[in-house]
Amino acid sequence: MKKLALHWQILIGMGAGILFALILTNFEWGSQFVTDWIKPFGTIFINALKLIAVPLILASLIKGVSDLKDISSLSKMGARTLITYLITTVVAVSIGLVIVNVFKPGKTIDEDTRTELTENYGGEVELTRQSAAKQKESGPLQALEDLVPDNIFGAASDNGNMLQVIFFAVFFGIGMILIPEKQARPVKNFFDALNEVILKMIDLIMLAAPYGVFALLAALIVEAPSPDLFMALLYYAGCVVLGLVLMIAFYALIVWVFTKKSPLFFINGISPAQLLGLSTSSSAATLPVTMERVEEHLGVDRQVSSFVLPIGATINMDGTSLYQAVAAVFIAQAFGMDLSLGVQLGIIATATLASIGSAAVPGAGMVMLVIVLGQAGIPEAGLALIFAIDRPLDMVRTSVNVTGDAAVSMLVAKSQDKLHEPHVKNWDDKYTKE
Ligand code: DAS
Repeated sequence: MKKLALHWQILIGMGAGILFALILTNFEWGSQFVTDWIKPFGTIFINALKLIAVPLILASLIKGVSDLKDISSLSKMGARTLITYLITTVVAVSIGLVIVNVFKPGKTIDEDTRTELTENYGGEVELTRQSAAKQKESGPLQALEDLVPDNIFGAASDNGNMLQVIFFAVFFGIGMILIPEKQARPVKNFFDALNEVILKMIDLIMLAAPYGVFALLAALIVEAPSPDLFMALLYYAGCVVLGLVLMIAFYALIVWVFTKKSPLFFINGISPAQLLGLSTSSSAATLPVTMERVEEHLGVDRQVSSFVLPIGATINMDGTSLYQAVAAVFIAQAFGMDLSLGVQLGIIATATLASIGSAAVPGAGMVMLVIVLGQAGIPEAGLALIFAIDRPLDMVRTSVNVTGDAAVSMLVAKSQDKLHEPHVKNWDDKYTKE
């Protein structure tokens, strides 16, 4: 298996996992067997990736920032990164709104389908509403307040607080820039070495990728809700996926226009990270591989990737924002509501903010959707209509989130003249070299 390029390894693992689960669900003990004996290996795989995400961010970001000559190049890179992220998110929400208004998937939901979905998922709606309420309690400057951790070890331990780890790493890197180079050298050497060690750990974890995604997809098939509910929502899911595919095309286009790198080069470089985002539904778990692919295969200098990607994994979720726009209008349509243009423009703002606030973990986009619904006056009970199909959509939107971060890192690198020829010259994957 090692001889195969990484994206083939992951694709084979995914396919085998789906097939294995479909066969086993024909036996009454099958589902329990997958849950008890297969699913844990998927959890272990995701945990191993998340385990190194925080040390990787610390090591690569501190090294990246401390390698900068001065603070002004940091602020320039920061400004370019945040502005580009904002633009891609607004584009994503706009694409979502156009699609859901043109195709009107909510009009296909009749009364008894709505009743059945509400009965099936009333409980999940309550849970989602509660977790969203926890996020909403905060004041207007809460997000700013949350940026500064009071304890770096506390921040590092809580996955949702990657922004706090990023804040600490940037702050620490700035401190290193401001002391004499000779004094900073030992610290810089330490983080350089730590970086290399962690990248090697990623390679080792990725040796298990086919088996990890096998377990993840097998568990997903076994836990999927009844197929007939899927059928009712297929039109809605089709609208979301159409929008997400258009976003991938949009990224390939802006990479081609602004960096002159072909779409094939871009997709071939980032596809293993896309497939991992698909399998794990977690940008945080995928981040280590996204960083390695962007550096090794897309030629982005580590100074840029170590800054742009951790921030992107946390606040740039274009797939999520597109999904939130489509889901909100779909629910309104299903409840017979006609949203005015003003309300829909408001959705652009709230879906952009909601996606920034979404954590890089499975299901986060659905939780923040409650905020979008609340702002637009759409009944939160409508969440019940989309639970059945949320997990597969979470997979696709996470894959788009990852792709967007990689595309922006190439644009920022190009603008800083830090987009090189990739280390890995040919189409072969680095993993087949060892
Ligand atoms: N699963 C989230 C992520 O990791 C996206 C979402 O929930 O919408 O990017």
